[in-house]
Amino acid sequence: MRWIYARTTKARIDTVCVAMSLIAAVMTQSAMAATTVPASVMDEVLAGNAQDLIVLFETAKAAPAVPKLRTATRVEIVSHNDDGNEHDDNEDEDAAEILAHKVKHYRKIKARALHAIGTSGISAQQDYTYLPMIHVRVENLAALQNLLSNADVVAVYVNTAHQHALLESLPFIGQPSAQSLGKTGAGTTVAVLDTGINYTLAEFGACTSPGLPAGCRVPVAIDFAIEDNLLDDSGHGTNVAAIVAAVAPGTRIAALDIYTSGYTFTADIIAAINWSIANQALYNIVAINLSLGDGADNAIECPGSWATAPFADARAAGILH
Ligand SMILES: [Ca+2]
Ligand SMILES: [Ca+2]
Repeated sequence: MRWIYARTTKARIDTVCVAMSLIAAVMTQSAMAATTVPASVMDEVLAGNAQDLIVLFETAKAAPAVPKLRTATRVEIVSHNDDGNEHDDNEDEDAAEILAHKVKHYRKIKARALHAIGTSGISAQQDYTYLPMIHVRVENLAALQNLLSNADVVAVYVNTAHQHALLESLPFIGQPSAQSLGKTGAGTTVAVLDTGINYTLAEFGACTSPGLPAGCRVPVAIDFAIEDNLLDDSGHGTNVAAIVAAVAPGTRIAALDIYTSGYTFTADIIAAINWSIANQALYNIVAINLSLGDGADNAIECPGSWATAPFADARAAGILH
């Protein structure tokens, strides 16, 4: 366990009993505010129960040249808002080469970290190629400690279950005034991360399959959770998508099914966000809808959330504008 102490304290400390030092290293590291996980995760791993975790890697190290590239490739498109002020339509939007650059560097950092962490007691479940994140399964304490003490790892999140949440009403989002100004969403796509969509309904263009016939407003439907062979197993996603369709009568909707029996897991939410970034240009995805929550009420942005990095990269790709 010497290397764990050396990395966290920058000092050489001789080790004693391996079993004791393993526990001590975990406690020491936690006390030093290095990467941590909830005690419940530690308890489960100690009890021999494998844990699914989401790993966030150091973003600055992952894409050090992105700010410079962004400046070099920015194409200014300036329009005017209704108040006459200029609006930079491309503000913070990543060009294709910046995305490719990010993907390459994320891959490099992940490969370095995973090589250092090793394969004993830990296995990759999903790689979110457009995000500095992966989904892993950890089977023992040594593997967990390797993960937490890796210099490239900045956060580890529990793959928690999320439940449906009710939508806010239209006035909160400026409808119908937006539509009356001609803002219908024509030419765009909204990714609805939910239980799927019954796209055979008239509201979506009575599709026989995604994108068919002409007039179908759902060009793509994918299951990110376990394939249930159903368009929508609860109706919630169809309800949400119908609201999107009504609010933005010109937009198309990507049906991203992230639910399994009333729950969606962090890993599947991130997978769908990653897909949205990867396919942003193909469908001109301008927004992601997530009508879900973990039961907690938060008045401000949650610090240390698993959602921070995916949302930041989605925004940078032109989504959530
Ligand atoms: Ca489905
Ligand atoms: Ca499903």
